[in-house]
Amino acid sequence: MIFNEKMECLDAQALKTVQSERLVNTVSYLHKNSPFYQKRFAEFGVSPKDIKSIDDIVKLPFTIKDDLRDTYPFGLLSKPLREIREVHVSSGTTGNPTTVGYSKEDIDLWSEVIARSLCCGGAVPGDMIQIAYGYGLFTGGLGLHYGSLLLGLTIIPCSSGQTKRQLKILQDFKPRILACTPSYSLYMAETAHEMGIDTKKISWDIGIFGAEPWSEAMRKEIESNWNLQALDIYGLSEIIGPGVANECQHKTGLHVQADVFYPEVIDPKTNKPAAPGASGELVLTPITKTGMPLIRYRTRDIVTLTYDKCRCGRTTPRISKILGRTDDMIIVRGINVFPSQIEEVLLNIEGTQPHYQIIVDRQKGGLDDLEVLVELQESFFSDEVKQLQHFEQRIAKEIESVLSVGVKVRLVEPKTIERSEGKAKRVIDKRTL
Ligand code: DLL
Repeated sequence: MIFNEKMECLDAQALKTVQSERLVNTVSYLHKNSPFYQKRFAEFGVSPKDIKSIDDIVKLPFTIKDDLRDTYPFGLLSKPLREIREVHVSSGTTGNPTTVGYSKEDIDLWSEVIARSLCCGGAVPGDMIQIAYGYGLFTGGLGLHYGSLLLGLTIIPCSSGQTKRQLKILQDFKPRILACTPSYSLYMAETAHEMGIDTKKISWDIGIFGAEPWSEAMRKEIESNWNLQALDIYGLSEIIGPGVANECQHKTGLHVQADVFYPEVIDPKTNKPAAPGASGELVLTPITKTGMPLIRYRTRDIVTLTYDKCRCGRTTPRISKILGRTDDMIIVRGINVFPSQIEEVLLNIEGTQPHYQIIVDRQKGGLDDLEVLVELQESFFSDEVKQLQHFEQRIAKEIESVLSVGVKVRLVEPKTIERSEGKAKRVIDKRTL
């Protein structure tokens, strides 16, 4: 089933016409309603009359994550706050987090693109879905929720965590669809094995997995553990949350909802369009939003993009799985972590040195571990184990309060962390994703 055949199966010319019309409208809407873009367009010397078709998008300036941080919390809204129906917050690098705001129409759009994504993955009205993405400020839980409502699924809003309870619900309610991060599905498998559950004989047929990078090898592991089709869903809060792109059952790339989110791939060094089919940074422009539409948002995610037709019948362009990032952001248990956030905490604690290393590893069960090695100043080093442990706990607590993810801190002696003459290697990622 294709949720919106009209928009998901447009021929190339018709898609371009829809995109052109919508971009023209968005640019003039922002010019009228967004003080941020009024200024940005003026500085860049571009005005709505310069934008006549989707090809003119390259004349527009980029928007970056710092723009959201600098205007925190509501400076990028294009509607008065009282017309914003929902806000979500995601972690930033240092200092301010980033806030996104949705108008009523944006929530409807979000429901639509998630309904399309779920159908793309094989869901049909009447199916039961277990949503084990976090509900709350993270966009995963509520995004999947809205789309499931629109499609007519029966929702079990589990949120993440309470794994044994999730598994009991799975056995008793027999949902057909699971939605969570890929790593959490593996953690659930390990817990299920410990509980003596035969994971091959459960009711899930389809898994809608995303919010963090995962490889084909991990797909195989999940599919063989759970005996389901593991499909990839991509998105980011700044654009809408989950629902920007999703795999169909052919697993040949993620279908981008290109009539509402216009994708470009650029060379992040030159900022020029990448050669067709070459990998580069994904840049997205929502062309129907009203609450907080962004122009040419630099996702920092590296992908390839193809316009080849897919066997499922959809004509939408497809991105590859996310191949990497252009910055140093890592994703731990679905939470975005920037090394600079940890650095800032350390710089504020007397006795620590700005020499640190972050080690990320994946437990056998699928959960990520985050360990931070911190160098102590000579004068703070103590022979008393208790004192050092106390210090470690204090640092861990402060980092946790910034990152909202559990962390283990290990103090190391001065000058033990490898020094670098170039870019310091702050992150050692041991996960085989
Ligand atoms: O992670 C939205 C989401 C929720 C997507 C649930 C899918 C499912 P943010 O917290 O703003 O939003 O993080 C966005 O996460 O720029 C990517 O780097 C990464 N990411 C999201 N989906 C995938 C994926 C949500 N399928 C950032 N594969 C993005 C790889 C992903 N990375």
